[in-house]
Amino acid sequence: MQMTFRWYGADDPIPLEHIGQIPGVTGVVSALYDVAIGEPWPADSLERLASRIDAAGLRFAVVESIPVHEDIKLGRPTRDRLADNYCESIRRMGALGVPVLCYNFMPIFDWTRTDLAMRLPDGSTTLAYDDAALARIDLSHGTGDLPGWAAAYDGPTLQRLLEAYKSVNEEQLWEHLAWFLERVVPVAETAGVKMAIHPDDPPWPIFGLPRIITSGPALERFVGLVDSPANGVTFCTGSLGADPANDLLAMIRSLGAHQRINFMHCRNVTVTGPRVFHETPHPTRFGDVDMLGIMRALRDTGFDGPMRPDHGRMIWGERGRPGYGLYDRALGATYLQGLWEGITSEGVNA
Ligand code: DNO
Repeated sequence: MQMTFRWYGADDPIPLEHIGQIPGVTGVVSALYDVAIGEPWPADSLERLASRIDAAGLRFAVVESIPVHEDIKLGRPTRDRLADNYCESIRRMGALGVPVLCYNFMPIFDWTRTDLAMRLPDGSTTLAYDDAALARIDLSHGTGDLPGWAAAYDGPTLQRLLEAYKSVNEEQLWEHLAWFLERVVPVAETAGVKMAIHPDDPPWPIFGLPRIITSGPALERFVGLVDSPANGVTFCTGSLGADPANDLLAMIRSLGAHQRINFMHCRNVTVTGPRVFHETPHPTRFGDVDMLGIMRALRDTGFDGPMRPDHGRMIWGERGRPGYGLYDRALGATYLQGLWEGITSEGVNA
């Protein structure tokens, strides 16, 4: 297991040097944030990013993410060119020795919350989701009212996209995903890159859009679409853990048995009602995710890939990018390593 930490590049208020000071963190998870979706990533920008990370004594361990253009998810004719571009970006990251690529296949919206600063009893703030609150969000003027999505889409663009998805049901989305994987996975394999799809967060349809990477059976179906170690998953405990029907340990044991977990996102959540949850500190006893059990399942299946603490709360007066402050994620990183050290130490047979 390699402990990593997400860094948003030059605009991240957290300097790389601070990441390097978190005990045991050796890898950085990052991306290019100024390339238009669908364009190939320029080799020189990628090289600059990698050398900045190297200069801080860290390793560029994971690209998270190269976004998949909506036209690919919609199965539009432009997808051929877009998939070629995607392959080119994969080749370039492979050439630089970055071994893992995290991406997702969620229509229009990536991870979604309805409150980015829910106050917990200890005064910290956390990210929260409530399906009823989501239903009250008005998208007719674009993403302005959706927490964290301020200027992402204006009204007409968003309405056009939502309209286009009306003719894409879950099965069609699966077909479009299979089409994409058949093109990119062989390229990833040759480039020495392991792909790792991120589950849908939250793991159910939102705004009437199909979401398919939501459960154990879905992940099993996913890895069967293209049978290659380069076609794996980012196992995100917080995303999948938001649905109490998901048996996370069974899912890890099954995917891990076939070496299909290529990246771990570790985060805890508390589910307080049907499709209502909020994020909590990482340790097991604060939420519904059995983090110790997760580590044991990973150890038992021989997991040796990158792991990162996912979202943290805002604590100690920190202000920053929601979910991506320094302090609580750093505590998560050391906690996770503590668990790992405990269960992998000689003589401990947990
Ligand atoms: C949220 C992240 C996701 C993830 C993408 C991968 O905090 O885990 O935004 O990066 O879904 O494409």
